[in-house]
Amino acid sequence: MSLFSRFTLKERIAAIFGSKRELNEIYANLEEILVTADLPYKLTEKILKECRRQSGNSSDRNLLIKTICHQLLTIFKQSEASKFPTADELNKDLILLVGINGCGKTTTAAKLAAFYRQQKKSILLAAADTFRAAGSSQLVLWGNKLQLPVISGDRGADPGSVIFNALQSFQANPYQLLIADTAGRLQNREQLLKELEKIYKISQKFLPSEKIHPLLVLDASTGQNALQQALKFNQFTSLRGIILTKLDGTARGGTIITIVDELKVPVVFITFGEGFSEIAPFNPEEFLQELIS
Ligand SMILES: Nc1nc2c(ncn2[C@@H]2O[C@H](COP(=O)(O)OP(=O)(O)O)[C@@H](O)[C@H]2O)c(=O)[nH]1
Ligand SMILES: [Mg+2]
Repeated sequence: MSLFSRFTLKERIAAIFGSKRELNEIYANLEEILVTADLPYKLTEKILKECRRQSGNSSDRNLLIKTICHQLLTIFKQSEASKFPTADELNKDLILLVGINGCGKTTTAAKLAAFYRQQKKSILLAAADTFRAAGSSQLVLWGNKLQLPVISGDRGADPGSVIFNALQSFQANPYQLLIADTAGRLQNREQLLKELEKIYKISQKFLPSEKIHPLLVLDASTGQNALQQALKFNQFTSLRGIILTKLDGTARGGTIITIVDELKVPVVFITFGEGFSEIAPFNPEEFLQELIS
């Protein structure tokens, strides 16, 4: 079964072309479909304008879809200028997971650990969510399950000190990758973001900036405010990429295109389930194929 089998976009686009229609009507329908797939209006307009320019008065289904896909793919390709390192390139790197509550950070930390362990990386986990009662113990449980070491702190402990301890251990031992989970909460946002900024600054004391990779974990069902979220986090940690979670749900994930377009950061991974193996590197061609064609 396809990951995106619940997408209706494909069927809807096919339906437009199924019945004989006027070109203007086709474009009006395409617009509606793209906007309901969470693409922002402005971007949708830009894409359709380019479509008209390239395909003239043609209402050839395949040509129109190809033109739309090509433009969306260009957005993803542009973001790859700041390409995320391959598993081979990761050596003394820190992945810092940030995002709001419930987006899947802790689960994703475990999934990334499992993924990179399979690539023969030696991994240390840091459980810096000391805010929630089960915040850090949840990752410790994952660590036990995966038989990977976890540096954690008690509830209420300074997350900066957890990161500090983790980085000390990371530097003193032959680990190649440190994956750090952080707290995410909607209330007290500024305080949370300041906390992240502090975590980031502590990391810079140990590692050069190019070895620190703050990744925004984003629930695919996040609607309009996804971009605001991304911009805010970016302001405090300078994001290196995005992990799009919960694509096994009904969400279409189209919002991600806006973020990639605005921030020029790549989507690095997608996740599609609660188990630790339900993660895969992001593939824009596949994503778009499922989204549209
Ligand atoms: N269906 C599904 N659930 C997920 C996925 N990733 C995380 N979850 C669930 O989402 C909930 C919140 O995840 P958690 O990692 O605790 O989020 P955090 O608050 O950001 O650390 C948990 O019930 C996870 O099992 C995913 O890819 N698919
Ligand atoms: Mg968590």
